[in-house]
Amino acid sequence: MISEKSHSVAYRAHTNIALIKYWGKRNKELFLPVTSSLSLTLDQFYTDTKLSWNDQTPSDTFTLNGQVQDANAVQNVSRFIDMFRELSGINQHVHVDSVNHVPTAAGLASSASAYAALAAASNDLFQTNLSRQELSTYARQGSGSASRSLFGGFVLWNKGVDDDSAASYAEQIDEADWDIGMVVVVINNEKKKISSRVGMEHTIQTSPFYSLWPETVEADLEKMLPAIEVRDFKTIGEIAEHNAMKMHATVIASNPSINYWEPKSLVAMDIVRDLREAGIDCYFTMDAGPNVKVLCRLSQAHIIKEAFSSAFNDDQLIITGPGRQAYKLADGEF
Ligand code: 2P0
Repeated sequence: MISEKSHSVAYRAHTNIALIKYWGKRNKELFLPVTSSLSLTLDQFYTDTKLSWNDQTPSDTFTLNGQVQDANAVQNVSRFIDMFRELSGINQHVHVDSVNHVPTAAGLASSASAYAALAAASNDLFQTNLSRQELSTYARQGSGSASRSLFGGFVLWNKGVDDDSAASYAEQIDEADWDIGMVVVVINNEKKKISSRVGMEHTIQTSPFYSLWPETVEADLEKMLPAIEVRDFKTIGEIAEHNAMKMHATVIASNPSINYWEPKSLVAMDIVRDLREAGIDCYFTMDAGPNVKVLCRLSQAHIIKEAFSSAFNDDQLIITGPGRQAYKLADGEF
C-alpha cells in the first residue's frame, strides 16, 4: 500500500539549447550518444508536470496542456514511468498532468523539459531517491537532451563509455550567473517534418561527413570548457556558432538531403552578422528546426531584439536569461 506516501507531486524543468550539439546515438535503446554535448538552460521555456497515483483506472493517464492524450502518447510516458516502477517495486498507475509554458506561439515546447520534469516528479512520487546525476541517466532515456534539463546554467552531458548507462550523465559546469542570454527568433512554430530522432539516424546512415562529427565535437568541447570558465563570451559564441553550422552541414549532406532551415532562418543569420560588424557580439545557433537562437550578452539583448524588429514581429522575438535546475513546485504553484 502506498497510502502513507504523498498523493501527488509537481516539478518544473526548463528547456535547454545546445551550444555543442548532440547529433547521433551509439545505442538507440539506451539513448547513449555518439558524442558529449553542452547546453545552456533557459528560464523562459519550461514544463510543469504533476504526477498523482491513479486509483481510478487500471492504466496510466496523461493530459498535456489540458488535452487528454492518445494511446500512443500514453504508451511513451508509461514506458518511461516503468523504469521507476521497477526501481521502487511499486506497481501503481499514475496520472500525468503536464503543461508546457512557452511565450505566445513560440512553438518551442521541448521533449527536454518534458522528460526532465517527468523524471524529477517520478523520482519523488516513487521515492527512488536518485541523485540528480543518476536521474539525468533516466531522463536521457525519455529524450537525450532531457538529461541536460535537470540542471541549470551551462550543462555538460558526458557521452560515457561502451553500453554503460550510468556513465552517460549530465552535470552542471557553471551557473551562468553572469551577463549571458539568448534572443530566440521564432520563424515557424509548427511541428517539424523530420524529428531529431529520425534526422540524426538518417545522418549517421547516409551522410559522408558524419565520420568527421565526433572529432570536431571533441575539439570544440576542449576549447569551450576553459572559455566558459573564464567567461570568454566571444570564444563561447564563436565555437557555438561554428558547431551548429557543422552539424547542419553534416545533416544537409545526408542522402536524400535533409534541411531544417527556411528562408527566414538565413535572414536571421545575416542580421546577426550585421550586428557583429556593428560591434555587438552575438552568435547564432540552430537545432532541428528553422528557429534561430542568438547567443548574446543579456544586457545587450534589447539592442539585438530591436535590430531584428525590422524583419520579425514582436511576438517572434523572445529574450531569455539562463534558467535554473529542475525543482519541486509548492502546493498551488502548478
Ligand atoms: C541538442 N538536438 O543537442 C540537439 C541539437 C537537436 C539538435 O537534442 O531522440 O529530442 O529524443 O534523444 O533529445 C534534439 O534531440 O532526441 C536534440 P532524442 P532529442 O539539443
